[in-house]
Amino acid sequence: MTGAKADLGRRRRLLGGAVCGLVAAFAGLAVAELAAAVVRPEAAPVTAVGGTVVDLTPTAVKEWAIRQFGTADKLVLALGIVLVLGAVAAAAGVLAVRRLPAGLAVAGAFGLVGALAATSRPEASWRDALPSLAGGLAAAGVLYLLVRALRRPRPAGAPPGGAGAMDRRGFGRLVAATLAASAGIGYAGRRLGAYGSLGAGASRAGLVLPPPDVPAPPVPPGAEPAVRGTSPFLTAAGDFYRVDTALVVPRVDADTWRLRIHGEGVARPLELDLRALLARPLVEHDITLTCVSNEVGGPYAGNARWLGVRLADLLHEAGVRPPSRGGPADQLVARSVDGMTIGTPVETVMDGREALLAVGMNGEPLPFAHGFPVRMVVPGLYGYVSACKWLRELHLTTFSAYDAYWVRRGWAAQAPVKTQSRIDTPRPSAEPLAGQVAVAGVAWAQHRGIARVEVRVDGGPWQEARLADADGVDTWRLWSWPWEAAPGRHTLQVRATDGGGAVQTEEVRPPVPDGATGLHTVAVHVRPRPAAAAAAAARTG
Ligand SMILES: Nc1nc2c(c(=O)[nH]1)N[C@H]1C(S)=C(S)[C@@H](COP(=O)(O)O)O[C@H]1N2
Ligand SMILES: [Mo]
Repeated sequence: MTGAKADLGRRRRLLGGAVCGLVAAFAGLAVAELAAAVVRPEAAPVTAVGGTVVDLTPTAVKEWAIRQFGTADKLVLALGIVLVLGAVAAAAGVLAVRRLPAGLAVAGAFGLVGALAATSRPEASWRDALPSLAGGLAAAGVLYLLVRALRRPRPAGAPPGGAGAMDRRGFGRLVAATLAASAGIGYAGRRLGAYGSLGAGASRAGLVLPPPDVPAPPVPPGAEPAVRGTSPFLTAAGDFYRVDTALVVPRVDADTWRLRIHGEGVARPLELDLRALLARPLVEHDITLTCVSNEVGGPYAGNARWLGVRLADLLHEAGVRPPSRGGPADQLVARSVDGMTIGTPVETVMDGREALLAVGMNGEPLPFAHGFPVRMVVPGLYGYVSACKWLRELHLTTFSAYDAYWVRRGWAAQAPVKTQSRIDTPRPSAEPLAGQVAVAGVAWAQHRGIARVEVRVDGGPWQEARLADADGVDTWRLWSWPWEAAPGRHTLQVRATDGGGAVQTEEVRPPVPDGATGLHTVAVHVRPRPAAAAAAAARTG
């Protein structure tokens, strides 16, 4: 045997084996996708493994991922899983060419990993194992067929080269056919998955929200931005930030949705469907929602007009008393259909503020991504301790007895929103022309309100910004400041004072464990005006 021939054999083994492995994995994922469409979308292997990775990831790494990738973090995670899967699949294929049983065992093991992940997800049943098991079996079957085809010896007496080429062509055809069939199966799975949630889609499309019994007053015109390029007062649902652990957005059917209220000190446990909830008095209220993982100056804040039932009314109806009136439970644990748990102080939701079980956002039923059909919203608390989406259970307990999801991962059990302010314009590294430059942004201190915003340039004296009209204490307040900008590099900073007179702290702290602090700082490069530059040049020249 010549060296060249041996190389060809080796190359064929490596390349052909890798192709076998990759195609088998693709086929396995496609079959699993179709099975998951029947069982439950969350049980698809990449989703289940991804969810497990999200839950096991240390807080520091998660923070890093959110900083690096923002809301694309989920896409990056799915890509990462597919890359790892692809690498292992290619290796398993190469192994299978040598020792077929070993390669098949890897395919089976992958099915098992997926099945384990899927059955250990919140709300999972044994049926959630089926998509991964079916996928593992399909991958093993395809691997077997492809490796056998790859190994098939040349017909005896065939001229070298010619027959080899025929062989390759046959293998190539088999690969192409398998890929096409898998793509078809995967596509059918996706379509069927969408069909499976048609009921949820129809229930949302058919939901007519009753008018509020207590409407919110119209937003004062003076609350809107005075400067272009700044956030509008109300954030459209499509522009509203989204932060959650769900790799597929739960699509809950409003017609079968139920809420259970039970636990310590609940004299009369309640179970409600949506009709019963909507039959209660509905309140409309503007509330700014903010995320604890928002960096100073970051985008995870949004302001909406929410429609919902007062949580305190429901709790009273269930016979719950706040701790200050002798109630035994100090924590309200909200549980979602996807197993998220969010703990909120009972005292806070019963202290008279508009803590809502929201069904509407800006005049529409909640979008699926924002918690359809019902979510919590509590003015003054970060989302992770108050704003449970896809709500299905309210459990009264104590903070000493139970740690909710994020608390187990190092975040504080109680987290009132910290006073924050943000410069929306000019943008970092902007190059405005010298002269009057509009500086503008938002400031928030939910449930305390914003009393004052100040801006300073290059660490100089604080200067009072103009506040837009306040809509209430539970929403952010827009502000603007006309700056006489001189050419050169400058640093802008902003700080807010809340309704109680407390000035936003300059102390720099990270988001963990209970919210970032520090001043939003924006560096810009002010360019001289062309005329002024020419005049200056003429003077010096
Ligand atoms: N079920 C569920 N609810 C959740 C979360 C989640 O991961 N799952 N994330 C919370 C967090 S951290 C925030 S900041 C808000 C964000 O709400 P939004 O995505 O509608 O903006 O939802 C909260 N409710
Ligand atoms: Mo959050």
